[in-house]
Amino acid sequence: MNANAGRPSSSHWGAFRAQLDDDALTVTPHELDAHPSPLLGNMSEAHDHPARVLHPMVRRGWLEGGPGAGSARGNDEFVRVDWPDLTAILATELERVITTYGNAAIFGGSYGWGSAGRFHHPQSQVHRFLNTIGGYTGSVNTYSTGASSVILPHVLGPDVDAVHGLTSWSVLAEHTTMILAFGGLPAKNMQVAPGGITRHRSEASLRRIVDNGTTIVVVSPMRTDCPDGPDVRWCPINPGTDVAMMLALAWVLITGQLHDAEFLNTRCTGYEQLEAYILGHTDGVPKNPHWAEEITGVASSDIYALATQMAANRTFVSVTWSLQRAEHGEQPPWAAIALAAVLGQIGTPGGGFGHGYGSMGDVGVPRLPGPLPTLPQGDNPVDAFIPVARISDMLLHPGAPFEYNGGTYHYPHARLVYWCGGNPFHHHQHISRLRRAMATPDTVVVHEPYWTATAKHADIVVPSATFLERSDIGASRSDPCLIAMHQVCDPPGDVRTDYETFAELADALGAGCFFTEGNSERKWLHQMYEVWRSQSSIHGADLPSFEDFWSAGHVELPGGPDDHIMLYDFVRDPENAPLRTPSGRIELTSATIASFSYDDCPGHPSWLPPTSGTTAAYPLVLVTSQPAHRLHSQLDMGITSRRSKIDGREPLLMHPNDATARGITPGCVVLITSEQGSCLAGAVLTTDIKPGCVRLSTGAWYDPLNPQDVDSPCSHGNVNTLTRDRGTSRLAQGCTGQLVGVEVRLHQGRVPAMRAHRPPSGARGHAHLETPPL
Ligand SMILES: Nc1nc2c(c(=O)[nH]1)N[C@H]1C(S)=C(S)[C@@H](COP(=O)(O)OP(=O)(O)OC[C@H]3O[C@@H](n4cnc5c(=O)[nH]c(N)nc54)[C@H](O)[C@@H]3O)O[C@H]1N2
Ligand SMILES: Nc1nc2c(c(=O)[nH]1)N[C@H]1C(S)=C(S)[C@@H](COP(=O)(O)OP(=O)(O)OC[C@H]3O[C@@H](n4cnc5c(=O)[nH]c(N)nc54)[C@H](O)[C@@H]3O)O[C@H]1N2
Ligand SMILES: [Mo]
Repeated sequence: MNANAGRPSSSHWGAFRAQLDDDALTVTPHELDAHPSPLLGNMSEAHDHPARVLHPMVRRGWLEGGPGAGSARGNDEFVRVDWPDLTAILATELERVITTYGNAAIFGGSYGWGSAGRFHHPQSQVHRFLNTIGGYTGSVNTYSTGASSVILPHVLGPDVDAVHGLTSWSVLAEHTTMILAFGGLPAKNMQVAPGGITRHRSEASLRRIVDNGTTIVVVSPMRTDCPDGPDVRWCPINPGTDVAMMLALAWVLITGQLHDAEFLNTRCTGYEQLEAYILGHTDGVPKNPHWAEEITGVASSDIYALATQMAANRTFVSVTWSLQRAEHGEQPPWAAIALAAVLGQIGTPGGGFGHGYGSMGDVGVPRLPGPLPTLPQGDNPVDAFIPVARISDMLLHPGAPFEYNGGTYHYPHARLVYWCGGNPFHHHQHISRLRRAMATPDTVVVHEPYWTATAKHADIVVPSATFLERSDIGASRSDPCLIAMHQVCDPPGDVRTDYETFAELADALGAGCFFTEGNSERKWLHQMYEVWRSQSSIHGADLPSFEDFWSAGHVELPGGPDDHIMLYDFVRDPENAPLRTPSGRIELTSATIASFSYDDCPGHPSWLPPTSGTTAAYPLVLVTSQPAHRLHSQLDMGITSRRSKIDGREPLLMHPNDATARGITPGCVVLITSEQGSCLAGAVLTTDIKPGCVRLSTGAWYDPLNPQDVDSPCSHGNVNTLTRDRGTSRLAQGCTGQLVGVEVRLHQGRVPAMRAHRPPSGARGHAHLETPPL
């Protein structure tokens, strides 16, 4: 196929062209992308996989017994129904729930990464639909940055988007001489960005920095969290202890008179309290390198040397998002800002603090100056909400109070859970607890292209078209290119787009005209584009008409300036460009947070030991991480993802010392256990991991050995069978899935067959039910 053959389209892992010939899908990188992601390789096989949901399906127990709580979810057969019946069933059930309990009884948060495309964006579709019928209980924040997105507005003000790295890669490449990289700068994660990337550039920017002699200190349990280079050094650290190291670095700077008193006194507030804490005046514990060595496993001599080196360099303190996806996850980004403030380099070219570098492809990349084409979602009149990762708590404890960011709220009683474009059996912690929680509502509705574990645990499964089977506009906040996503093929079986499903359902509920506004897909695309085009002209862009854009296949947009330095204006002129914090300055101590009196998130950055960790029974720290070979759970049955597996299981990285002590050899199947549950995995031995730590990526589809048993081990390696379901703190209540104490043993006996990618009983998949060999 030549470079420009196939229809243009886009995904979260990049723009591409695709073509269907004799049922074979060929995907080629978009001609504009010089560094395409290998994740494109998952698409051909997944497209036509037996795991596709081909027809509307209803769980037999629900169909025959009606709505109601029960443990049969995930353990029942499905019955195929036709579309008119499905629409009638859904309409009747939504009406029943709304009339009996009110709209707050519909949980429609529907968190997840769905697919790229501005019109068919599944969350926008489901939220718009639910809003036209009176609203829903929603969720706030993300699994990605649950802690940071709540703490950082207190520290830097609500309009500094420090979560998404505000200093440009190009500034780092030119000016930074040292990067202290907590969590490293893993290139694997920069393949993706929400909405897509036309030209992958972040990895090349990182390569430039690695090659130009910048000293990079990779503070991480994994050596591979940064590409190799002459000045890249690995500083192995005990996971979850970074704050202790940051405080000790600050202690060395302060006691060595290497701190910037002027910066601390004129750009920050609350330094005195923080200093008293670091020096040990408030609690009698000086946070010195000796103290930190015990906690972090980093030699005190290294901490002294690093602090001195930081003061002698233009130093960037970088923190990946992973650090805040753990208990007390509010502390690492706050402590890193405090460390950068002590150094006094915030606002200088290449110095200061950065968050999310190596976490996402669009971090450190200029934002587009204007808006994106957007499907209006309408207004949600329901006030009830949950912090996104409190889903099981809500379902298990309706009416119970919870604290969040200074307020006390109550969990609503959700009778109907509606998911469209997300996979809670991928993203949520402690799956056996989630299964118990998902047994409580009257009805669970899931729109899905695939038989994920979430679909298998639903009552009503609505078959969704993929992004190859519909037309859309591909755009994202940092990508200076709009892609005309041309439909590549028709949906298989009885599959429809989420929009078509909601349009018919809204019609049945008497709200059709509000949902569709009388528009077809094509009319929506035209309208969204033209509204956006007129808004963009305000920003000086001269853009083609919709028809010209559509036939050209893409349009280039003016990008934002590529020389951004976080807090530059504020640091230069704090009087005239104050931050929107209570003090107008960087809040090293926050009177607001202190006033909440949270022992798990006090008024200044603090070392708070985790309430759970390793124990004699679970002596290894399991680090979960984003999978290099897929996006979350998506297209796990694709060839790139399957090739990464060991005997069909998710690979578990282990240090040879830990493996030998347990009789584990490379390639064998192991059983991982934690206080919460267990799963199988395939052992990979490497000295790139700190002894005492093991690593398993997220995203292997949950595959219970015995579906009837809620506590059954997963035969495939779903990391969330092991993790604990607890909020970061009362402040943010964010996801803490990153770390958990585990034990690993050789799996005894026969290795069970894998069923993760097979449809459930009763679902008519394709004729070929076996996954083809690698
Ligand atoms: N232990 C642990 N857990 C974690 C994390 C961790 O580090 N450790 N990371 C967390 C993070 S950061 C995130 S963002 C989450 C990710 O969690 P999710 O975003 O929920 O995971 P995905 O696998 O991307 O799920 C998206 C689902 O949408 C479906 N889909 C795709 N297109 C469409 C469509 O057009 N319509 C419909 N209806 N569905 C569609 C896909 O098939 C897929 O099942 O996981 C979180 N969970
Ligand atoms: N290929 C691919 N890329 C992705 C995704 C994907 O699914 N696949 N998901 C995307 C999404 S939604 C998100 S939110 C981002 C998430 O981005 P992150 O949360 O930053 O990603 P992770 O891979 O979980 O973690 C990055 C590294 O942090 C290290 N680490 C973990 N815990 C600790 C700790 O306590 N201390 C230190 N010092 N290091 C630690 C791990 O070794 C890990 O490799 O990734 C995005 N990028
Ligand atoms: Mo995420």
